[in-house]
Amino acid sequence: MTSRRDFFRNAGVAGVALAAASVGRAALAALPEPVIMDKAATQPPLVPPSGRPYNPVVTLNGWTLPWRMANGVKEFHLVAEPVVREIAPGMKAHLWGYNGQSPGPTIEVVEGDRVRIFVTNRLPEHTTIHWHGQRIPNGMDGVGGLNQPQIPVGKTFVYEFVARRPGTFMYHPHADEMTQMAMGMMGFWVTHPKGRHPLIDPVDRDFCFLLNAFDIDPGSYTPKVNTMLDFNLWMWNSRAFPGIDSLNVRLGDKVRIRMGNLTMTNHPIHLHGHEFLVTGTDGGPTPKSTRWYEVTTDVAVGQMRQIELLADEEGDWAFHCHKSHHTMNAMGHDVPTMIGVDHRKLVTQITDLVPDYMVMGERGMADMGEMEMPLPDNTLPMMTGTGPYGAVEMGGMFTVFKVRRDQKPGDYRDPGWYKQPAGTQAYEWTGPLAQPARFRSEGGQSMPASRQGPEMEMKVRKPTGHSGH
Ligand SMILES: [Cu+2]
Repeated sequence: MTSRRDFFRNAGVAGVALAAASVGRAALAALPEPVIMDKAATQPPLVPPSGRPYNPVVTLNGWTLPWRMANGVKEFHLVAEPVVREIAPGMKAHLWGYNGQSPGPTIEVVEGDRVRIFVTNRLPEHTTIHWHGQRIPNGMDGVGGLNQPQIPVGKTFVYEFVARRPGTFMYHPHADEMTQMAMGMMGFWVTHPKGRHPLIDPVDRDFCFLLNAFDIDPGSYTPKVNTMLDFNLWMWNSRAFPGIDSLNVRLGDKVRIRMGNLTMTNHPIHLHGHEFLVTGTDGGPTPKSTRWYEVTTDVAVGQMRQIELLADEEGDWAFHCHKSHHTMNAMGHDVPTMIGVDHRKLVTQITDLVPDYMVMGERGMADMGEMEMPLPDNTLPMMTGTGPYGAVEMGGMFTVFKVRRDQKPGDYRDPGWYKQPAGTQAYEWTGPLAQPARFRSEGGQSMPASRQGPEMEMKVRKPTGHSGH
């Protein structure tokens, strides 16, 4: 039997290392020692050891930064530094982040807390931190050149303010922003309400993650930092499917999921099997009269959204961005649409000259999910992941929301695949097939063209099974 506290003690702290050895002890004598995370796995919630109590969040493939209490002030230490982040098994990226990972650790405080954050710059260039969305003194807002001088290489600056309003926030540099955010510098911030809040309901599980994107050429390790819109890796917390951990909950749990978007485009985030309410935005909790049920919510650039739902349907439910190219990993090249093109004869001729020649996508692109194609080192397949019934054919911003009857309260571990009760799964029809009834339109277009184009002859190839290659 492992309690949540024991689980944290055993699993959580194991991944945390004090990085005192790499920093001059004397120089940091007055600072909290920076805590460094060496794992990309989701860490158990950090139950607050001091200060006002709250129900902690779980950061997908992330962790919460421990703090030190100093005369009633919560003191944190962030270290901006180059990091190596595992994007998914089989691919690592050379990023910039905080305290060993990208994104940096989640910071959790309580409304009314006085917070002091030491920021040490171990990057090769200057930086700052902007506390996105918060009410703070102007000099703490972190826009380099506007609110403060940049933090030079090797120096430590101190930010101090009161977390005035509860909600979901982010942090990121406001210094050489395009480069530093393209390299992965960002983090999540949650300010819990002090006591009972009329618009913030208690929940059983509270998850958070950032939407982020990189442009990393297949076979390489470092993001291209001058990319404006054409990113090729779509991430949740610098992880791509199948590297994104599942969200594991107990049947009947009230669940909150917080998301912040630090990519350069919007993401319609879609949950299967349940309806949810948007209970919070950038500005804090939404008035109850403005909430309606949906299954997809768009998170625009620079926005935060929190959704809430009752997990009352058992199963493994897909949870993903609904832009279908955001649930794919990098393509090494442009691929023309080949659906319906019969190039069997052509292939026979070409393979006489090029033995390994292969045609992609004649029957759609699903074959890519199972294809064993040679990839450059350190490259994720475009569509991948294996579920209990075969290839999932996904990448990027995709994971699974797992609802289980026997998941223990406070246990966030992966319960494995859902076993569907007999008779509740789609199945193959083996009876006779009737001729389809074709609908014949009486009317046609409301404004038909006066001239008709020439009749074209099209041949439709219908798939007849997996043979024929
Ligand atoms: Cu998206």
